[in-house]
Amino acid sequence: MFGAGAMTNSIPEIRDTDLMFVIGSNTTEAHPIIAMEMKVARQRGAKLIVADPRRIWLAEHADIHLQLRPGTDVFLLNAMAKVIVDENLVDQEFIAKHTDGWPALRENLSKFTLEKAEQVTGVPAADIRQAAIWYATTRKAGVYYTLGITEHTHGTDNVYSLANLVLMTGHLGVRSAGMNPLRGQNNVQGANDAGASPVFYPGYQRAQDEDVRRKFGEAWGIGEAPGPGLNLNQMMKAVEHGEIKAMYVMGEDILISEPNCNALEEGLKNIEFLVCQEIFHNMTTEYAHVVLPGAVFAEKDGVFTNSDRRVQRVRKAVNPPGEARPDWEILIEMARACGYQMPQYRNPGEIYAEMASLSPKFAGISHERLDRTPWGLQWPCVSEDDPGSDYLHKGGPLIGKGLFQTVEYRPSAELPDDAYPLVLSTGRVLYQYNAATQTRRDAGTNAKAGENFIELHPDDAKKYGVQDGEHVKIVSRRGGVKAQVWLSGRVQPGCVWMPMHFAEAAANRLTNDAGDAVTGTGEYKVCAVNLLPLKEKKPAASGAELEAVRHPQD
Ligand SMILES: Nc1nc2c(c(=O)[nH]1)N[C@H]1C(S)=C(S)[C@@H](COP(=O)(O)OP(=O)(O)OC[C@H]3O[C@@H](n4cnc5c(=O)[nH]c(N)nc54)[C@H](O)[C@@H]3O)O[C@H]1N2
Ligand SMILES: Nc1nc2c(c(=O)[nH]1)N[C@H]1C(S)=C(S)[C@@H](COP(=O)(O)OP(=O)(O)OC[C@H]3O[C@@H](n4cnc5c(=O)[nH]c(N)nc54)[C@H](O)[C@@H]3O)O[C@H]1N2
Ligand SMILES: [Mo]
Repeated sequence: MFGAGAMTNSIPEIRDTDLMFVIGSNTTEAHPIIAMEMKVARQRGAKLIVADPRRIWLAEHADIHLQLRPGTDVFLLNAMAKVIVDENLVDQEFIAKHTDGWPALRENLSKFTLEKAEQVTGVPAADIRQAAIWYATTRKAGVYYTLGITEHTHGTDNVYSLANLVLMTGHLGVRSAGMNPLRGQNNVQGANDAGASPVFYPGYQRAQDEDVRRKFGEAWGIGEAPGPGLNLNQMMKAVEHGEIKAMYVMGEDILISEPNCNALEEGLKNIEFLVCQEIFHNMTTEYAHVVLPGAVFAEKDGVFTNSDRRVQRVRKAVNPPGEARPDWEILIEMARACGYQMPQYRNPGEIYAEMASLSPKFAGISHERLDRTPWGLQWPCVSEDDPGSDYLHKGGPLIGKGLFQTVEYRPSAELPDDAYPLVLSTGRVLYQYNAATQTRRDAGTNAKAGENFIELHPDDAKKYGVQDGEHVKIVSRRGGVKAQVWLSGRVQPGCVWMPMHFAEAAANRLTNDAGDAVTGTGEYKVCAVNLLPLKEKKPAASGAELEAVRHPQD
């Protein structure tokens, strides 16, 4: 909608902001450093609005916690937009100069009344109204969002709705404001920048575009480079249906991370050839025909690009063990073995230079320059003398005009019913990292969070007759796993929450693989489950004891 897939603003700008609208981000646990910046801003007097179905730690610091029902963000956000229109708080000048599609959006908002929003989301109308007014009337107001927004079948609609709010209030191209997706892994931004995506070549150049395909094809001496490929969700389903014969998995433990992994596991049993390029054995390597040992971050040179588009150097500190080698070296040899004479780059700097020569957004970035720039360079950085971009869209959206998108509210793909009456949402805890192949080797993190658990509201516990600390089985239409009950006021009645980290009780045995219409991202944040008490005699540590271990004193 604006022309760049990254945070519009920078992390250091957060402490100077006057309002933070944090939605679908458990910032304290998943982005602790950013959460600290938010608390610095908070102490300075900035307002904090948190929209999250759970009472996450950050909500304790919030002026307003919009504790919506999972999957109802489209309603919440459009109701906020309607308040902003009704109260005459839109930025008319910005809309006229810098956007397209306003009349259609404005018209579409009429159905999102506060009364209906309260019914659908469960959030008091007065809170929605107050949040909207504060957001619209604060100049330095930033939106921060993560997976609570994107991991839904209507994830793209959620993002559209948020971006509409940003455009209608003109909070774009302003320091300490903007629209800020907080990225997940240390270099997931860099991986996307480099074209690790089915729809983009490096620098967000579209694979759909013939000129782009020709440009890369010529540079690589292969005629025309191929068009868009399958997205992750489509690939996993193709494996399940036996349509993919061979797969090369690099740095993902698909069996723990992909939704509905029972079905995927069946597919992997039948795949003809599976290669895993890994630093450790994990659930997926069990099915691999070949495992290629990669070097870990500290054993290789390169760059990481973080959420705020900042490219920084990483340097080798130790030698890789045994036969392990940097991923780029393995890929070059693979390409050559497959018959493509990929150049023998001598180091990652040469690879970066090639990418920069083909991607205007990074044209001014090189390893040599980064070596002289300890704080890194933020793209777009178009030439050697360009200092890079701290915040984007100064003087108007990069693509010329911001495009308003009208959206309709659609419920999640799988709603609770009599057989599966609870809504399950999944995510992260502070002490484990994603597939936890790395963090579960460490006694310290395991002491903090070493076993699967489920957050359950005391009212629901009473209904099921289970106690704090007891073990239960959670079942969905796709599978079942064991978990320890943590009685928690953190979730709403009717909702449960489980971390994704524990291979022996993987949350993704339960989740639904229905994907977002545009991105294919699975609906990790909403599926229907039931709970079966296991009738244990003696509960382990109580939920209160567990929380005391987990909750940092901040
Ligand atoms: N400690 C730690 N940090 C990590 C990771 C890790 O595994 N461990 N992983 C990294 C990665 S890869 C990523 S992508 C990020 C993810 O960072 P987050 O997205 O912050 O992590 P999640 O735990 O998935 O939490 C999403 C939040 O969305 C809320 N939520 C769920 N459903 C909804 C909904 O319908 N609407 C709204 N508004 N909110 C909802 C949840 O209650 C939760 O608070 O974290 C990164 N940081
Ligand atoms: N239920 C549920 N499932 C989810 C999510 C959720 O919220 N809920 N979130 C999703 C999200 S946002 C993400 S990002 C994924 C994360 O899922 P994954 O990407 O599977 O998890 P990671 O632990 O980040 O890392 C994957 C693998 O990379 C390996 N690795 C680490 N460093 C290197 C390296 O330098 N080279 C190589 N070759 N390998 C390396 C690790 O050993 C690990 O096995 O999970 C997704 N799955
Ligand atoms: Mo992620």
